[in-house]
Amino acid sequence: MKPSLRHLLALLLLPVALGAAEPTKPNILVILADDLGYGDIRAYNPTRGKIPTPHLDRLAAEGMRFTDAHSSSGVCSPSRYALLTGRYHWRTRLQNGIVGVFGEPLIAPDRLTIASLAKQHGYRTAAIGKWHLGWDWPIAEGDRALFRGTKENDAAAPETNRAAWAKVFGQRIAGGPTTRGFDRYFGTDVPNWPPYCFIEDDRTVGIPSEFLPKEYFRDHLASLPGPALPAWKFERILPTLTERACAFVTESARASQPWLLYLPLTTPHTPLAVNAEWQGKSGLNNAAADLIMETDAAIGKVLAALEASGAAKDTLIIFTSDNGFASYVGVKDLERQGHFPSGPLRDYKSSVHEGVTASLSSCAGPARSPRVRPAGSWSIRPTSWRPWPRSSA
Ligand SMILES: [Ca+2]
Repeated sequence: MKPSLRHLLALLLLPVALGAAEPTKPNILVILADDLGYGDIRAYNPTRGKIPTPHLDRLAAEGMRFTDAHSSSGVCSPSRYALLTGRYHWRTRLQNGIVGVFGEPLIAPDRLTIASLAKQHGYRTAAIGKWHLGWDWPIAEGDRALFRGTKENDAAAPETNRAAWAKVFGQRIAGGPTTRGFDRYFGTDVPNWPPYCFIEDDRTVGIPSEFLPKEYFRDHLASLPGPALPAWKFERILPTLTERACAFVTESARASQPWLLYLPLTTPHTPLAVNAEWQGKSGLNNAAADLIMETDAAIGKVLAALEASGAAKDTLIIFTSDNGFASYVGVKDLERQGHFPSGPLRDYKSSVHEGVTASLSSCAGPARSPRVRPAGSWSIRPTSWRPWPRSSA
């Protein structure tokens, strides 16, 4: 069995448990991209990659690259479950696929997570980004149909729907990140599904009161109809998560506790909503490629905030992806232009092959730790999130 991320954190925290001096408690920043392929970062795919990713390239150059690190699954929920708990994801009620829309929590209430483990060692913890591990949405069984809708509806939502939404979104939502070890949470549950709004800790930010307009059901934006905040903009998600992450890093530097930030970014998963500054920048005529560049820049901002806070030297940064690139957002066209999102590996998201689970992982800092290998070094296989046969088919 290869060690999981949770095992890695347990080893990091061991000196603390043994009463070692304070500097052995590193801050921990876990950045998880969504549907980013192994070959989407230039540092991992120098010959078959066409998308500039300078900030992640720098992280790879200054830290350690894990070139044979595997996520546990080819899709979101199980992969995230394994990362956060260190357990095989099918040892849950979920036996295939992902947590459904308005689905129940996948992580059992008493299950140890990287966040609750860190809290046992005095860390302040936060999750900022995409959860997709379920909540106890207080939706009455008979009201479930009111939380669906059609992709063709631009009319105002009927009062019956609005009343049901106001009732559910007006109360605390149990079973989310703040009940699984995180002191704080901010993000979207699943950005291409309802509810189309942010969630802060255990409350939606505002009350969704309209169906998502039909204009969003095109070009790999929304997937499912349902309640949305009026004037909800997908383009704001990544910048807002970035701002929140920067703020957490900055304010944490003023606190006495070490911290763990789990930052599951929503990109380059759908919605492929690229801000104007990045539209067309990849030169590949592909929104996902542009969004990868925007994601790289967002990570650059978080790393800059970390540097500015003075905590970078005391922070272990782990960057990885939950699964491979989504072929349905134009992979054949990218390949024709010489960009191969899985690099040298086979296949894409939701398959069982290596291009799906061979998740790029970069690890950097803290600079003072004697356990850290020299900058730019690499390793071929210490960080699988769970045991995984390298070639399953
Ligand atoms: Ca994913």
